[in-house]
Amino acid sequence: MTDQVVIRVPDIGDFSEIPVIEILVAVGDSVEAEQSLVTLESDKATMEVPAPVAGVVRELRVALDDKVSEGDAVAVIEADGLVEPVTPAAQPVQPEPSSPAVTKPPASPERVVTGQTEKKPATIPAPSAGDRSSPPVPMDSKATSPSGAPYASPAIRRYARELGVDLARVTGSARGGRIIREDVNRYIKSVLSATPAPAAGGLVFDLPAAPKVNFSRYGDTEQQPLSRIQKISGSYLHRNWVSIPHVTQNDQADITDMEAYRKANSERARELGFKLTPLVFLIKASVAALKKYPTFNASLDQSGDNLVLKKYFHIGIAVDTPQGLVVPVIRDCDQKDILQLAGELGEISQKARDGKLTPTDMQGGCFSISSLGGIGGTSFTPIINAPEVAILGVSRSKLSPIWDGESFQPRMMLPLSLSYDHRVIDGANAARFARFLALRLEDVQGMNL
Ligand code: CAO
Repeated sequence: MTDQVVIRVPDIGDFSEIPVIEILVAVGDSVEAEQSLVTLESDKATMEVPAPVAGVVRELRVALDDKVSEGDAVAVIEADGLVEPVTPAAQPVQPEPSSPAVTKPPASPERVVTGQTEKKPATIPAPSAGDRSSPPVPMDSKATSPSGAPYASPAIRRYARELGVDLARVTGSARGGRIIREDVNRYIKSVLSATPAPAAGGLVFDLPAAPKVNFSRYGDTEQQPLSRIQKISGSYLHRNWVSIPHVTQNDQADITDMEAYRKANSERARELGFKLTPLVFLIKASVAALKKYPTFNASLDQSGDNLVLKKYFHIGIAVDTPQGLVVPVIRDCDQKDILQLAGELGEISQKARDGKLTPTDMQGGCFSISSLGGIGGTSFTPIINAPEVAILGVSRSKLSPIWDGESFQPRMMLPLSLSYDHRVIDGANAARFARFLALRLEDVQGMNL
């Protein structure tokens, strides 16, 4: 003879007409005693109704979104053995802090012996050492969990635990961000199909997911999608930031003489249809520094064991466009004078702002310059544009009192921030490179403009 046990919604306090938000088993499933069968969710809290006995699910008497109250039948289980009168372990969960905890003892199951139906009187035993019912298993309520724990039912927690999934990394798709079984499955699939981060040296970063925050809880918000360029460049910037050990060397150049020269030649440039800004002098000085320190004009090969030294001098220029950051390349800068460079810089930055750059325009760079001098600032950390090994950041020049050994002189000082790949370049060489660059900018007559 087999016992069939009708599982009913236990006493759940003041709640009624609570929606069934999750059905955790199917007809024919074997279940363990205390395995959760369905999840109910009121406005305030979530709870699971577990099986009081081990057996096979013969009937499900509720469907998703059905509304149930205390005493409603949820399922029928054919028990593995004869059933002792036990208390089903309803598993109430933490309610919102303002609401009273729902931890009343649950109702008993109704026992049906095949061929005849026998109603057991309701038994609500007080918890004791021999009580087979489980103590309430708290689940994170929709209220903010003080522990910051992910919002998931005990069954999902158990499921995740069995599979070794850290629920903090799983995004919940159910109401209120609750994590359901499909979310765990989707997460596992994404991990299995993900290609490891292409970090140099075979490093794969295993970082916790960023916290998921519902910002509208704190005030008005609106959603603005990232531009296509932001998405593409964002992933490259991220890769470069995490896979290259960056160090930034800061220095400054006295560009008083250079500025005098630039201003004297600005009119000529304007007549030719472009602007003569400090940036072209920086391109010139960078080429000289790359010639003097060839490891800066290099890339690591795929194995990471060799440097590829380049004999050409193509300089990438970071351009701020309404669609996002792009880095077009000016080729053969060693073969161009300052006016040619100014003309090309004007053309290529206009092309970038018009969104007309081709992939070729952005390929083949040896070293990049990111100039924020037209905007302001005193220094920053530019991110290396891999496979390059260094990048020069330029901030706004400032008239400063510089001690000449006898008195302070008003000098125009230009801040330089050189980020370099520390796997390839030592700090001492970076300091030498930055100093050389500064001295080049200070010697405008020797710049071969
Ligand atoms: N110090 C003081 N003034 C400077 C300067 C500096 N370092 N650099 C430029 N200026 C001046 C210029 O001389 C120009 O002055 P005038 O209008 O009086 O002629 C003004 O600032 C504006 O210059 P510009 O920005 O138009 O020209 P540029 O050649 O310096 O730069 C470009 C061109 C395309 C690089 C720049 O417009 C740009 O997009 N910069 C942003 C780059 C960026 O976003 N980098 C960050 C990337 S990493 O996050």
